[in-house]
Amino acid sequence: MADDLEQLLRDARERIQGASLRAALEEARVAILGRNAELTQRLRGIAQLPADQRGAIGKRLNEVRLQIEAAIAEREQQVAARELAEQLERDRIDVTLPGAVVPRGGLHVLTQTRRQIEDIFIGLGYQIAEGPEIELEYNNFTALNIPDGHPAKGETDTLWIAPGVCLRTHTSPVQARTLRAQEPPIYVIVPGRVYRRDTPDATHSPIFHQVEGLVVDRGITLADLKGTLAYFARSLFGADRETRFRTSFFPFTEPSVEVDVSCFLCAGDGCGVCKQSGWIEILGAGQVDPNVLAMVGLDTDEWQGFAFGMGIERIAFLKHGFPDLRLLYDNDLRFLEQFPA
Ligand code: 2NM
Repeated sequence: MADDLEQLLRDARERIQGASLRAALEEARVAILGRNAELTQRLRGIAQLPADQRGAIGKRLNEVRLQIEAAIAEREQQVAARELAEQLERDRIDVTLPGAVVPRGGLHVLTQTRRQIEDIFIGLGYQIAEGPEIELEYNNFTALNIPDGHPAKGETDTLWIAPGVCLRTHTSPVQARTLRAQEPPIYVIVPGRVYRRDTPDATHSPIFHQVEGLVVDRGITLADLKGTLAYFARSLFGADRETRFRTSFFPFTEPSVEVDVSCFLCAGDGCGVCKQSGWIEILGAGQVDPNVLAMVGLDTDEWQGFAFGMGIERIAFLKHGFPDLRLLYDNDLRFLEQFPA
């Protein structure tokens, strides 16, 4: 009987040691300690033993049960530790492997161009001003000395929203607002989207972008305008560019000029971009008409100004030499990826 039990304990230990997976160990536990296990039967049979054997045999049976439970618990820890180690080995990652390349977005070539223009003027101490794209007729035209009969106001150029309300045809209404809101000296540039009733083609879009500028200060002359815009053209198109001013007309400036930069492709020899002239028109400008300043109550003996305006699409178009404005709005990555930034 006693030897029997010792053999049972040895067998149980051997089986427990032999279980190398958690599932196998659980099977062993059921076989050794479960409801139908020999040890369980024997423990149940204690009550039926003769009274003089009951104490000693019962004590030994319980010791064996406790020893088996301890062996299972110990083996459980070993198996769990080994399974964890194996799993860690399986799941090992090489943190020195190069990662998957995430494609990086970039700024649209129009945004790049706008920022380049802005940065040049910010470097000269100008502030950026912005305003609404839906404007009062008054701000878009009247405050800028554009009379009622002016062709730009007609059905052909302006998109009207309601009587007296239109989509701004230039960013100049922001200059009109700035003149009312701020005391001079004023040094601002105004980037933004503008609208014209145009049929899209390679060089026209009903929505395009401008940067305009306005300076109002004491003792401003056309020489300040020339120096500022010559500096601007060289900053944007290259240090050895020449600039040329041709007389022109705008309702809000007097005198008015159109500014050409010497062709940065052929350096003046003549090519397709400058149409064999050696010069490329980049912007319009002039001294602010005293009428515009007087309308906001400024003393035109004390304050003078200059203003200028350019199309961002046109600048980008010239700088990069692409064939069709509409490429800027198609969001075709084959085009946009050629201007990484
Ligand atoms: C241009 C050309 C010349 C201009 C004038 C003004 C204001 F508000 F001062 F009258 N704003 N913008 C201006 C002058 C714009 O764009 C080709």
